[in-house]
Amino acid sequence: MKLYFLAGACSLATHICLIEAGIAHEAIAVDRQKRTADGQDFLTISAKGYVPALVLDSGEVLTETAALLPYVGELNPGAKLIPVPGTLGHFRVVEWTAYINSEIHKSFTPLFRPGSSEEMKAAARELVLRRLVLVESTLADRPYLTGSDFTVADAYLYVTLSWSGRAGVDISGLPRIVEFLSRCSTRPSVQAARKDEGLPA
Ligand SMILES: N[C@@H](CCC(=O)N[C@@H](CS)C(=O)NCC(=O)O)C(=O)O
Repeated sequence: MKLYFLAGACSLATHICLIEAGIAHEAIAVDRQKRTADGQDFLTISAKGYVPALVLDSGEVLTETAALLPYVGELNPGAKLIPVPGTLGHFRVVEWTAYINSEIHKSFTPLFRPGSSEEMKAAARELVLRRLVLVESTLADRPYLTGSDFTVADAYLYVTLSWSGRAGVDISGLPRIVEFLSRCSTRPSVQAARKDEGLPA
């Protein structure tokens, strides 16, 4: 399958999970002008125009991080990226993925938008930190969001936290989150995906 990505963007979560799950894939960069590294107009692949987009071996195109992450996780149950469908454990991972998608990822958006005023950015930083309080308390008794297994939700949380420095969100007052970030950074899948995307280690 083919993953279309923007270096370091939310698509990095799907990229990490493809590697964790051992799924054969080709990762293809998309630039800000919506040209792909292999010379296509990205809008002809996904009319939504944003990453991630996953082109399956059947040619079907799947988009939306909240769909791609469980999809990739379920491709290889042995990788334990998401518990078996139909179980409460499965929906816990879906619950966290939805929270990160709508409450954390999207709270960062004004921090990367060129037209955002300083007031909008300050409000966004405050909101991100408020949303992270729940994450900090959850990590009090476990290394990852739902326990001892690194799941697709952890990959997504890692990616959003990796934006904090560039976005000016000071996470130093959240020690378990700081530890989580460095724990994830040492995972071979995270290091490999970052390298593939041309990001610093
Ligand atoms: N609803 C989508 C949003 C994806 C999204 O925000 N993608 C951003 C990167 S994190 C993007 O492609 N931005 C470039 C653009 O919109 O032109 C999802 O959750 O996957």
